[in-house]
Amino acid sequence: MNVLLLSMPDYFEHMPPVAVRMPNGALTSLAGNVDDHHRVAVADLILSYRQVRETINGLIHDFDPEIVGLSVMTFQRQTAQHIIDLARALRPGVKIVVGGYDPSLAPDAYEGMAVDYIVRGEGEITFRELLRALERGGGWENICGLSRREGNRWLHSPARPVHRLEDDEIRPPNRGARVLQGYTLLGRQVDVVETSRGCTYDCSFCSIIEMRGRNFHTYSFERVLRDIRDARDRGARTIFLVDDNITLNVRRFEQLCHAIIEARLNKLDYFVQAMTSSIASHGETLAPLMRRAGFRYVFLGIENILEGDLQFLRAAAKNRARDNGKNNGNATLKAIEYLHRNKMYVVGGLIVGNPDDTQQSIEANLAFARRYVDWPYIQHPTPYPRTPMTEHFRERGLITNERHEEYDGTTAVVRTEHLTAEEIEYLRWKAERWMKVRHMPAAFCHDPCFVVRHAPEMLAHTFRGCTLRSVLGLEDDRKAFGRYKIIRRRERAYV
Ligand code: B12
Ligand code: SF4
Repeated sequence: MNVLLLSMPDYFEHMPPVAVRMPNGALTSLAGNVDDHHRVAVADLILSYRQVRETINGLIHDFDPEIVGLSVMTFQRQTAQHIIDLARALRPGVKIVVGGYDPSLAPDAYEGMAVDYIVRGEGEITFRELLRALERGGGWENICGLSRREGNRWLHSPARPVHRLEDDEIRPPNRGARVLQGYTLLGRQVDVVETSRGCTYDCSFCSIIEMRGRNFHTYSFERVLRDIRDARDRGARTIFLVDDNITLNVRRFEQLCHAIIEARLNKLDYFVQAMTSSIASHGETLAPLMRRAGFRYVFLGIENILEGDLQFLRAAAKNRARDNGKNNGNATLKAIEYLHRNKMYVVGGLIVGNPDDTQQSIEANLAFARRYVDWPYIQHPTPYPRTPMTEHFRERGLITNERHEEYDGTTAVVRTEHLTAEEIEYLRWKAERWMKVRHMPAAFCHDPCFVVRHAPEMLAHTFRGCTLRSVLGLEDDRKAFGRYKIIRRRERAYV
């Protein structure tokens, strides 16, 4: 069968496509796990976000798919709907399958769309079995993790238990299935690699627990190194390790760094997401080792610098420094210091606009980011389907915006007890632009040609809505913010 797999073109504020166009790891993993006789094409639509309609027209015409699969996050739901309608109009008989975080956690939202199947949770085996059932013309009822349309109703099979990655049930990704080019992270070709799945924490804003429960499974190092080599041989110079929480098992992470060094794969740049507590507690040995292994950017889940907010986010435990098992205060500063001492850059993940936040508490976080982080990744709490946080905001009547296409993390869609959503977003927007400019020299030293060529476009993106007058302080910033909001709204019309 011909299978076309698509990831959505929608991007958010901190990942402007001029600088960041990342592949979707789910689709190549699905492509690697279908039976060999299928012909699979993977198209990451971020690579053609300005010509989505033309690209889909071309792909459907040239590839003639019998199955179209879409990977969707919540803020991409509306775009997914448009792409589903387009695919259906171009090939009325095509079977359409959706999967990923949004269809898994809000399947009802897709039941009204022109969709035939919803794959809930991990997709590799479910999708393989679905294709087999389609070829056989039956047997759907035994496929766990599948919802399917039958006449006017939807039937949902039981959830699929999470995969143990240790037993090699999941085969390696198939990057050869990609049909579009142009992946980049600041000018270097980027690829994504998984070494583990899952997390045993339960932060209230994170979708992972509802998606797969609290567990942690790991691929063998042999497989991980093979996967990194495959990405490198296809041209990648930066590897994003997309693990949910690679620092959950610090000993394993250290061994992985050693394995990367021994395999001489440490000439690549690595980007990883980490917990502050693990870096703070083990930084003395872990941070120099990470540097030797090639780690360059570390996304730190700081979440918030104030204890009350950390409690609300259920993120206090993962931000606690521990020495010999003893609680030793907040881990954030210590973690940042270890990373900086070892010449790594900190991407600071902060969440501002929590229910009891005031202007002062938000500004305290912004001031912290200004002082300590290299690239701000500041977001607003966003009520994604079925997270504990969503329930909390709903109970307190603080959700002000139900337009899911705006649930991109940097659009404030909830208010606090003291501030409007608009005010919260304005405070972040105003501060963050200048923090981003400060990272330009470091990016220039690493990739001068890219920065010289693209600096005007990157600055234009960061400062969209601003004029010379507003930058010089001759015009109220709120006017520029108003223009930015209009531009951002327009950007969301991808199809
Ligand atoms: C790595 C990652 C990123 C990376 C890379 C994204 C990329 N291009 O791959 C970066 C940092 C860029 C990123 C950014 C964002 N992310 Co992100 N990200 C993740 C993370 C950590 C892992 C995702 C991953 O690659 N997993 C590995 C793959 C193999 O697993 P998977 O995606 O789950 O896919 C499996 C199934 O879902 C299913 N499946 C998926 N698609 C499909 C399609 C079909 C047809 C089928 C059958 C099955 C299927 O099968 C797959 C294999 O088992 C998750 C989870 C987490 N713990 O935080 C968040 C997560 C996906 N991100 C999220 C969000 C919100 C974002 C942002 C909007 C804001 C933010 N928080 O940073 C931006 C938007 C990005 C953009 N497009 O501009 C949310 C999504 C919530 C939701 N309900 O939509 C998550 C769940 C985090 C959270 N807050 O809870 N992200
Ligand atoms: S530590 Fe990270 S992956 Fe784990 S629940 Fe919290 S935010 Fe999610």
